[in-house]
Amino acid sequence: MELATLKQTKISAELNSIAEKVLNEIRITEAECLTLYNQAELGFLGWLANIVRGKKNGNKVFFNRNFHIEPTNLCVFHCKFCSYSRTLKEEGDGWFMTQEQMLHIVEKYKNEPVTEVHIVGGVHPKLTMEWFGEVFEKIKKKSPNLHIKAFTAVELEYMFRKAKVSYTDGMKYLQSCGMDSIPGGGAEIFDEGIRKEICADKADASQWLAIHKAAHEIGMHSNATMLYGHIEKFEHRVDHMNRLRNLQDETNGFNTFIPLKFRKENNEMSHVGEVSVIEDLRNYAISRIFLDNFNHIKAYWPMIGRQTAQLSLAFGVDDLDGTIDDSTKIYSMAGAEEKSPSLTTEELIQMIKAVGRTAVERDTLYGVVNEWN
Ligand code: V47
Ligand code: SF4
Repeated sequence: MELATLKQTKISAELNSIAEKVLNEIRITEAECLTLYNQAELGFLGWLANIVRGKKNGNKVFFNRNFHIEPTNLCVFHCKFCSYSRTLKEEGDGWFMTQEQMLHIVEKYKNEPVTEVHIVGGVHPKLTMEWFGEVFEKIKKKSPNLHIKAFTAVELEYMFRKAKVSYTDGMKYLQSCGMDSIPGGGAEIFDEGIRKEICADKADASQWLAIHKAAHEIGMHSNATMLYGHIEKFEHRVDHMNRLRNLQDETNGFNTFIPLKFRKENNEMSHVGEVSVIEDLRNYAISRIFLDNFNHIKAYWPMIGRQTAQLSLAFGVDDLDGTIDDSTKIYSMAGAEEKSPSLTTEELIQMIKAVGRTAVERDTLYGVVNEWN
């Protein structure tokens, strides 16, 4: 047998045995996940991830109706990939909202059928735990049924440190003020070496994980992200997802995993470039295959664009986030596909139906609000 044929046989034997495990619902190892990244081509990954997705979520594709509040883009940290933040000394396009301004946004949506507000922004020393506690109480007074999903673990770590409270006490306090869950940001890539290169000064991996654990332990749910396609290697992605899979085994508190593609405009890492759409789809598929204890994989459409988001539905994704209504700036400033990210519910439903799936409007915790076959 020729060497090339031999090699091919070996590769397909490895991939075959991974596929067999996945089809029999046996967890794959970190080494097998790395094999998928290194060797598996798009068609194979799509086929396998689609089976896993179908078993977990049937024909359903989820979305929710939400709006964003970004209280400030002034930030004490200096992540090199961030196009959005400004230092505390910078003015110009920096902003800082008052409580009244935040409540004004909530007021605007009071009679709209939205179920969630997503609050996230820069880390500003004036925005303390108590200040936000007050805002949450006021939001709940206005809109008692609005789910408040707020703060990355990075913002929380800073607030709790300043307030000198433990993660558990801090989470309990914010929960008592009306906060309902935590979004997935700030995770980036957990590997300590890569973190040192791209976001050296903010909460590290163990702090990020400990905050999510503390939240899960008091009954709150959260999401998890992974910023990929920059200087990390495949093994760092595997390590990142493995740490999440381990915590999920302990707490079962994560709702969904959201891979975030690094976008290169207007930041200190522009020279790194961006990965291809094929790599995006491979990454969605591999995360779907590896994270067997996560029910949902979300494609954040403002970041990758509507068409790639639609394609991702054939590569393991079952959630397209929300209608958003042009209220976030994080991505448009980083060169995302969607400059004014807004989709009507009708458009989102059409996008889902066009690929033969059932559109399901969900609340934050995946309770079904409405369904379109
Ligand atoms: O942590 C910043 C990322 C995150 C860039 O939980 C960038 O439902 C790509 O986590 N290129 C914050 N990404 C946003 C976030 C999020 C978004 C949507 C839904 C949810 C959810 C969470 O944005 C940051 C960072 O990883 N980010 N700059 C950039 N240039
Ligand atoms: Fe600040 Fe978040 Fe930007 Fe980092 S990613 S600089 S923590 S706003």
